[in-house]
This record gives sequence, structure tokens and C-alpha cells, in this order.
Amino acid sequence: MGRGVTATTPLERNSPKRSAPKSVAAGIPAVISTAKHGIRNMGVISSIFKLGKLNKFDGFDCPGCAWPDPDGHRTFAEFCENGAKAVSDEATRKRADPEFWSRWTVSELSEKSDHWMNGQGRLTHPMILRPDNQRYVPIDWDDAFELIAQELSSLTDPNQAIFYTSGRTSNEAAFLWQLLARRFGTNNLPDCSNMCHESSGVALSESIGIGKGTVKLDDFTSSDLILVVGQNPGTNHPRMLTSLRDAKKAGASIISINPIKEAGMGRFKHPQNPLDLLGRGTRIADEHISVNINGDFALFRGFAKVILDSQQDLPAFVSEHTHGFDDYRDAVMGTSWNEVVHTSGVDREIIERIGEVIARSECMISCWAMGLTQHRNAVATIQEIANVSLLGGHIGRSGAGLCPVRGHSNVQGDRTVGINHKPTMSFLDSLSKVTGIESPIIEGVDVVEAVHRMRDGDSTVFLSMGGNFLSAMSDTNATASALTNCSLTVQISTKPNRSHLVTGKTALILPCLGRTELDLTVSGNQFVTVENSMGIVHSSIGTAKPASPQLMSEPSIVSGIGLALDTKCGQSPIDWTHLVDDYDRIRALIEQTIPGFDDYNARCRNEGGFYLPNAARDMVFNTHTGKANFIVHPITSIQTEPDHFVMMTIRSHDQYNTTIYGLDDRYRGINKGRRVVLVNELDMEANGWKEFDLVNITSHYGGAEISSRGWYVIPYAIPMGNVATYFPEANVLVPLDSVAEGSNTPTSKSIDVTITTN
Ligand SMILES: Nc1nc2c(c(=O)[nH]1)N[C@H]1C(S)=C(S)[C@@H](COP(=O)(O)OP(=O)(O)OC[C@H]3O[C@@H](n4cnc5c(=O)[nH]c(N)nc54)[C@H](O)[C@@H]3O)O[C@H]1N2
Ligand SMILES: Nc1nc2c(c(=O)[nH]1)N[C@H]1C(S)=C(S)[C@@H](COP(=O)(O)OP(=O)(O)OC[C@H]3O[C@@H](n4cnc5c(=O)[nH]c(N)nc54)[C@H](O)[C@@H]3O)O[C@H]1N2
Ligand SMILES: [Mo]
Repeated sequence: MGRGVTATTPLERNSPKRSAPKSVAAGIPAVISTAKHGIRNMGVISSIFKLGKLNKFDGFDCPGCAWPDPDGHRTFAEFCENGAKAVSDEATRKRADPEFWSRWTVSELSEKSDHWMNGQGRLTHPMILRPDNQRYVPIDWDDAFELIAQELSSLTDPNQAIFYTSGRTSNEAAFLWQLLARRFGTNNLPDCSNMCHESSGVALSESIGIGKGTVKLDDFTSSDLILVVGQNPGTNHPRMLTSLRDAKKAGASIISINPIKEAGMGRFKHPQNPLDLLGRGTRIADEHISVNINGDFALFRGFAKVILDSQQDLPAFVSEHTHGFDDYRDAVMGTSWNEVVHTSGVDREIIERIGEVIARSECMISCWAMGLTQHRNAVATIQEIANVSLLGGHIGRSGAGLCPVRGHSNVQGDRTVGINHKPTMSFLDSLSKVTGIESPIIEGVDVVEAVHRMRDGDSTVFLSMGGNFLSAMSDTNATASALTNCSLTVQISTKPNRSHLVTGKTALILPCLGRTELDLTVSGNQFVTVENSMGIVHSSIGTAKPASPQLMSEPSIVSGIGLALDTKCGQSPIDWTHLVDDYDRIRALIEQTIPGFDDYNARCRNEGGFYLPNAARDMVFNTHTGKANFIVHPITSIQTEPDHFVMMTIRSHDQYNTTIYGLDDRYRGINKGRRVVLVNELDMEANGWKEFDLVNITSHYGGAEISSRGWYVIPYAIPMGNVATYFPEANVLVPLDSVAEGSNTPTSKSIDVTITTN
């Protein structure tokens, strides 16, 4: 690798420790853990102040996840342990300043762990790594913008540039970012949702005519059955546990479908409710179904068999609002129980019992996250869940619906405002009309295609609005060779990460304000807007003093690049400075370009914001048939050789994607280490492995192999033949071309592996 930099994370010298997995989520330990993080990072006073502003109407949106806040009312502060960690991580007093960057070469830094890197604190100055240099040095903002414009203008084809986006970016910054890319002439706008909920978007657009979920938060308390499939809310969406608890109290049954029993689906104690903290907590899941990794399609097909068997007449919803029922019924009836049971790994008796519960449900909500989206057949699996929901008419009805639970706090909003490598013609036309630019019409690349293009030398400038592309992407070494092949890589970031080390010949770090910080322009402190998982757009305003006077806001960085580009490539019709002086002007452009944002500036100032239109919720299905579609696929799942394992890569409790807060996974009882592989005890016995044995893992795809050494074996209650590792460490093992059909999402949850000892 150029500059002697290692792309993958270093091995861990000491073996991890183990304690019993937890069955209760949140409660006192979570409060203590929150306090610890808050206090350690920013002091008691500022910690209380900051959390007081978190997710309040006049505060900032929690950067932790995209779970919505209650409509109309909020508790003292709607926050959770992991939201608090995200906030205090941004508010750290430590600084990765020019002195820090002068102390280390990038190659030395690449030997450090991600936990250590993040612990160095906030970035403070724009920095440059010049060709053949080993250390970053400071650069003036104007010089940085000039250099980017110079590189971009020297490209012979605009598609040689790539504009990546991570989902923490606000609507305003994201709109400007796509405007910059399209003004330059490319739709190369890959984003983190390509690795995340792309499969949900593709699947639901075909099934119900909108690539988003259909439920509102209130639906949870009027639902009688909630399925939580392939999701770990206790860690990744802790505030969802409050909604599940309330749903439970209002009479809903909750079923968890997951290869492992996650703590949050056991019992839950609300961290801000003193009575809850003293008691045993509320039991969340009534039933846990331990499905094989990637066995969900078969499981839901089994449910469909039971439902169809129990239905006397065709429900009115099916005849009035759907298309394709007869073909679907034939496919379901033609599926054998043997195939269902064998592929799902779930007993027929259980499928029949739960199938009956689903058949009887009047209003069912199905929630899912990465456990469904990151498989080869992810789109088909999500469409099968949609099929099962259509059978019972669980759409457009109070208490029912489809609920893909988004990850990054504004990943859904970024898409809505135009971060899309495959934009519709109507969006492009509208953008041209409103802004005066000539929108490019050639389809852009997603993350996987972007790696291919850079690796092949077809794209040579990579600009990143947030995120950590190197570590988040699959096939770390392939991604590294793509990035190092570039002439320029630019990272707009808040904290140091590995994408600052594995870079193009020239690399820039442009440090920006975080969501918690004051964003002052000539027109005063600006707020931004974000869209949560349920399609509510609302405001977020920072109040904290910026980590460094040198920081610029994301919109002003885009404007800086835009202005420099105008100087180099000829004037564009966009008045960048005017736009970023007052974000109302950016919102006015969004309103004119994108349907659903009427009175944007007024409505985003309302307490709680406003809902974007959602046709499917109103029983209008904008599909090619004009109805909700049953879509038929044959049952599939990952096939492996008998001595192979299927590996899923998951998040621990102490991380936010590639940002590692600590080395403990408290709920799963794994401490002081992350290079672990969770294995069923019977598989350990059969292979002669003992707890903490060091093993090597090799992934297999299309005849090629990738090996990674130094993983500690941990016995865990996971189906036989299945294993789990943490992301991003295990990303090196996810083959670049192993992707979901239809969405091209890396199959981070189904990797064919073998495990060996030295
Ligand atoms: N604290 C914290 N919060 C976060 C994040 C974070 O890293 N930390 N990340 C944010 C982001 S971007 C996202 S996308 C979300 C991610 O939220 P999740 O999707 O909950 O995250 P993962 O850890 O990837 O968990 C996937 C879950 O799916 C299960 N699973 C894996 N394979 C299968 C399968 O084949 N079938 C079924 N039924 N289950 C399966 C795993 O056991 C695990 O419980 O969280 C967001 N919130
Ligand atoms: N194997 C495997 N791989 C996965 C996944 C998996 O489950 N398994 N999950 C995938 C998923 S769901 C996702 S969403 C992606 C995540 O991919 P990304 O979104 O690219 O990665 P993050 O780790 O969230 O990005 C962290 C960095 O963002 C920067 N940052 C934080 N806050 C801000 C801000 O306010 N502004 C700016 N400009 N920068 C900021 C910081 O510098 C930090 O280092 O990873 C994917 N990769
Ligand atoms: Mo995500």
C-alpha cells in the first residue's frame, strides 16, 4: 500500500474477557455508562446542558439514530445511552490538531486501533497530505478549495469524480452537495445507504410504490402485533425500546426474529423512569424465533402458507388494492414444508403457531434493519415480508405497516433531497429548472461500482461528505487499492479515521462543525433540518461553542468548493455565498425542487416539524400496476459447503459504525476486545476449539479466497453453522462483488467462511 499504510485494523494482543450476556437492556447500568461517557468527555455541567438540548424542540437532533421522537410531546430529554455516547464523543475536549498530525506519520497511525484514532479528539484545522509526504500539514481553507477545483477541472470527464455522502449530513448540506456534483456534471453520488437500507428502498418501491416505511410512531400503540426482524434495537435504536414497551402496555404482542437473542428484546427498563429502574423492567418480546442467518425468506414463506390455509375468503384489501395475488398463492402453495423448515432452521410447529398469530392479527407492524438488507436475496426477502403484510391488509391501516428502521440520523433525508446515484428524470428536470444548472443524465455509481471505477483508474478524485469509506465499505483491501489509486481524496470530517490514512496521492482533511455546535453566519445562528425514519422533517440547532475557530459548516465547505470551481470552470448559475448566508434560502430551493416540501421554512419551525407525504400510507400505490404488488421469488438462501460457516458482521454496544467508543459489548458479555468470532458451542466441540482460541477466518466467493488472522473464539448462543464477527474489523473478509441482487448492497450478513487454527 502507498506510504506503507495498513488498511485493515491491527491484531489484538490480549484475549478478550467474557461475562454472562444480559437479558435486560438500559436501566441503571446504561445510566451509569451514559454518565461515564458524558463526564469523561466534557465535564458534568456541560454534559447535563448538552443532554438537556438533545432531541428537544429547541435543541439538536440526536446524531445517534433515525428513530423518531414522540409527536407533540417529549420527555425531559429524549435520549438514550448510545445517543449520549454519540453526543459526548463529538463534544470531547481532546483535539487532533496540527501538532498531533506532525507527531505521527500516516503509516504509524495506521498501526493504531480505530478506538485509539477516534480517541484523539476533534479535528481542528484543514490539513493536507502532499504527494510522497508521510505527514499531514495545515493548509488554508482557500488553498484547499483552490486545489480541489484545480483537480476537478483537470478531469476530462466529470464522471472521473465521485461525491460520497454519509447519512449524518443535514438536508441543507446534502442538497448543496448533490447540487455541486450535478453542477460539475456527474450523478456519481454513492452514499452509505448503498451499504445499508438500499435493499429496503428497492424492494418497497416495487411492492408498494415508495422506498420508505409506512408507519407513524403512534401506530405502535394501536398495533396488536409487532415483528422485529434482523434488528438489535437495544444497542442501535434504544429509544425504539420505549415505543415497544408502550406498545406492549397497550396490548401488542412482540416477536423477535434473529439468529441471536439480543438483550433489548428481553427485558427493558426505561433509563429515565425511576419506577422502571427499580423494578424488573418490562418484558419486550413474547417470543424469540432463532432463525438461521438468511433463513428469513423461508420463514415468511412458511407464515404465508399458514395464513393462506387459514383464510376462508379473500380479504377485501387483497382484491381491492393488490396485484399478483393468484401467482403468489400458487407459489406459496407450491412450496414444501420441508424446504421452509430446512432453510429457515425453524421447526414447523413454531412456524405454524406464529403463523396463526399473524393470521389472526388485525394490525401488524413489521420492523427490520441490517439483518435483512445485507444478503444476496435481501430484496426478495423484504418483498416476501411485504407479501405477508399484504395478505393481511397491514398497510394504510392504523397500527399496521412496514417499518424499515433507518440507521444514520439523516440517511433518509439525504435521499429525499437528491443524494441518489440513480435520480429520476423528473427530479433532474426540476433541479435544472429551479437552479439553472444543466443536470447530467448518465446514471451514477453506487459504492461498489465506485470502488471498481477507482481501482480501474476510471475515477481519480474522491470527495467524501462525512463518513469513513475505507472502513465502512466491504473488502477493505480492494477499497484501499481504489482510494490509493486516486490523485486526490478529500474527507469532510469531524474526527480522525482510517479514511484519512489510506488516501490518494494528495489528501485533504476538511474539518467541519458537528451537529451540537453553533453555526453562525452573517444572518445569525443557522439551524438545519433532518428527516427521521418515519418521514418527519424537523429542525436541529447547535448551541455549543465549536471545537475550533477554524471549523467551517458543511454547507459553507460545499460553497467554498463551488465558488472555487466557478472560478476555474466558468460561472455557474448558483449564488453559493448567498445560499449559505441564510439556510432558509437553501430550503426555499429544496421546496421548489422536490414535492412535499411546501411551506418548508414555515413548517420546519413548527414544534416537531412536519410529515412528508407518503402515498402508500394513504393507500395510493405509485407502482407500475397502480396497486400494491405481490412479488413472487423462489426461496433462496446462502449455500455453503458442509464444513463452512455463514458469517454475519454486526455492531457491538460500544461503537457507532466505524467509530469505536470502547472495547466492551456489555449486553453480549464480551469485554476488552473486538477481534472475536461468536461460535455455537457444539460447533466448537466438533472442531476442537476452546474459548479464546485464536483462529484464522477465510472467506470464499466465486473461487477466490480472502484470509484474516487473529480472531478469538467466543462460545455463543447462535445457530449451528452460523458465526458472528464485528464490523468494521471483519470487512476485510466481505468480497467486493458479493452483493445483493437488485440493490448491489454488500452481503455483510452472509459471508461464506472457513475457520482454521494455526
Ligand atoms: N449505538 C449505535 N447505534 C446505531 C449504529 C451503531 O453502530 N451504534 N449504527 C446505525 C446504523 S447506520 C444502522 S444501519 C443501524 C443498524 O442497526 P442494526 O441493523 O440493528 O445493526 P446490526 O448490528 O448490523 O444488527 C443486525 C441484527 O440483525 C441480526 N441478523 C443478522 N443476520 C440476520 C439474518 O439473516 N436474519 C435475521 N432475522 N437477523 C439477522 C443480528 O443478529 C443483529 O441483531 O443502527 C444505527 N444506530
Ligand atoms: N461489514 C459491515 N459493513 C458495514 C455495515 C455492516 O453492518 N457490516 N453497515 C453499513 C452501514 S449500515 C452503514 S450506514 C455504513 C456507514 O458508513 P459511513 O457513514 O461512511 O461511516 P461512519 O462510521 O458512520 O462515519 C464515521 C465518520 O463520520 C465523520 N463524522 C461524524 N459526524 C460528522 C458530521 O456531523 N459531519 C461530517 N462531515 N462528518 C462526520 C467522523 O469523522 C467519523 O469518523 O457502514 C456499512 N458497513
Ligand atoms: Mo446504516
